[in-house]
Amino acid sequence: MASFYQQGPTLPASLAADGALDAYLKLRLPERLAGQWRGPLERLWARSRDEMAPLAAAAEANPPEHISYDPWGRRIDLIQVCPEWQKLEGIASEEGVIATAYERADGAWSRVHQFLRLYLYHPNSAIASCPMAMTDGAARVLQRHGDEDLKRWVLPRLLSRDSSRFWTAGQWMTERGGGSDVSRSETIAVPEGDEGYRLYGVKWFTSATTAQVAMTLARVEDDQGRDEKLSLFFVEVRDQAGQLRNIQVNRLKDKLGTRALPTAELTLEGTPARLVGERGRGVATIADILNITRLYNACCAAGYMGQGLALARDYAGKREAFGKPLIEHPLHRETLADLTVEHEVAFQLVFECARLLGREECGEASERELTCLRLLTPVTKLYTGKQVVAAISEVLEAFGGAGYVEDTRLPQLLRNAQVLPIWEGTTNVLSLDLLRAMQRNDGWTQLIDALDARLKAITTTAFSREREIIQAELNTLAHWPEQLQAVSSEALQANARKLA
Ligand code: MFK
Ligand code: FAD
Repeated sequence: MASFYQQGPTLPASLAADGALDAYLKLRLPERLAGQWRGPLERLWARSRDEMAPLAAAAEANPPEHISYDPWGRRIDLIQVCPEWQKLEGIASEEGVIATAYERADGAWSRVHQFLRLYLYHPNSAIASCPMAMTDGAARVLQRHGDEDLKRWVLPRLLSRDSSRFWTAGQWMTERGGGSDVSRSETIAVPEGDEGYRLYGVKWFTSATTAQVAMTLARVEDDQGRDEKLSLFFVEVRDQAGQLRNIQVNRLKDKLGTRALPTAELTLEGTPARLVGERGRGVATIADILNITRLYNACCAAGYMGQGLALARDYAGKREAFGKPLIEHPLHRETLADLTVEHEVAFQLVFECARLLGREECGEASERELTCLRLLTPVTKLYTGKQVVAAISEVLEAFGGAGYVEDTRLPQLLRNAQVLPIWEGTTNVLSLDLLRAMQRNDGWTQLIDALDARLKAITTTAFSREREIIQAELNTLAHWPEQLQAVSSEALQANARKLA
């Protein structure tokens, strides 16, 4: 009679098992901060593993439901999410997954601290990290462009550490006509009274539709006609009684992954809204949100890679084949080493961006750092978005057939990872964003200067391979400015991914 049963993987007891994170705390952070943060981060690691992981499993198993009508035929458009999902949102608030960045207890480094908390929160959040990204983006845009009333009334809710007061924000950009090209949006904003507007249109993808507020784009249409350019609007989604404010939920999307996250199609039927920022500058204003949410995306990609790697490593010590544990097979070790490198790269990119973002927000960044942040943000999002899908696919393979079986919960990781290269700007769209930003910010010269400086800083032979790589990059890059002049814009666009 068969008696063998395989032991499943478990997550490590301490964050010290995450090589990239541990090394970052030891080597990259000022010693004082590493000392202060390690204990609280260790507690969040434990909370994520022991408390959040079972909540996330329950939330993934009980996806949201759209209840269109009450028993008596009234349209109610209730989006019912399970209590575990609500609890996961509450934990984000209690753990300061957003607030840490705005409280600025450690000045510019507070952004890094906040991203470290997000990195630990995300993998066991059933993608409740998505509303956190949009909430952080909304907080930033309101802080920069909101009127005093919105700052007083809404901002403290978005930054609250009290889960009973905490609000989340949605980001409704995508319409049927275009998600990448938002200029194809059809929603209009009709002025009402002195300051208000009413919105009419269809929003095609709205995630975390349970959010209390949302930021959205529309064209103002008044007596003079319809604006050519989009403007940004703030919407309070429900009234005091909890009813949607002239919003119809058409349906919830049936998605490959992110199943715990409600993503709806909405019709706005005269929804009250307030203009945020300058009229006709909606895309430029919402870019403040995009640049935050894109870094959240990258951080969550790094978080998934870290968790996938930890599970695969643990399993490699428990699973035997051909007479010894997988970890003792040189080729399997090599596979895990490749994953470790990819994870490390993602981690370093994300946390360099977080460091620069913190400096920008505190007004401490140099011109060069600002350019670097502008260029690295799309690159980091697109690179980690692609790599996480490949990495998690490799993780599943490291479990053999078990990686393909639902109740190991591994397939869900791959399904969820697949959204990361798509939303918040696809790989192509971000490559083009980078190209435009390079052209605008004299990025070529800055990049060449930065690589040149690094080359000069390499003084030991231990880094001779890095020297070779940088030299090769410099040789290639040296031709790009000429190409900018000589090559057609079509050819430049066609090569934008390679550049990125
Ligand atoms: C768990 C993970 C966490 C993440 C959760 C996320 C939840 C998912 C939610 C979503 O998916 S929300 C929808 C996300 N949608 C996108 O990301 C849209 C992708 N498309 C683009 O990014 C296009 O490039 C863009 C819409 C911006 C192009 O629109 P336009 O109208 O052709 O804009 P244009 O002319 O390129 O730029 C207009 C202005 O914005 C310019 O400024 P000026 O008017 O001053 O010249 C640009 O410089 C500025 N701009 C555009 N992108 C910018 C930017 N500024 C700074 N940073 C940027 N990234
Ligand atoms: P398209 O823009 O039609 O793109 C199709 C393809 O064309 C892509 O591969 C793209 O890279 C390529 N392409 C487009 N333009 C170019 C170009 N100029 N050059 C080269 N290639 C190009 N949106 C929101 O606003 N709010 C949300 O909350 C939200 N939640 C989402 C949740 C999920 C689960 C998903 C999957 C999407 C969500 N989105 C949301 C929408 C998402 O942001 C868009 O799907 C995405 O931006 C792409 O837009 P699109 O679907 O219209 O694709």
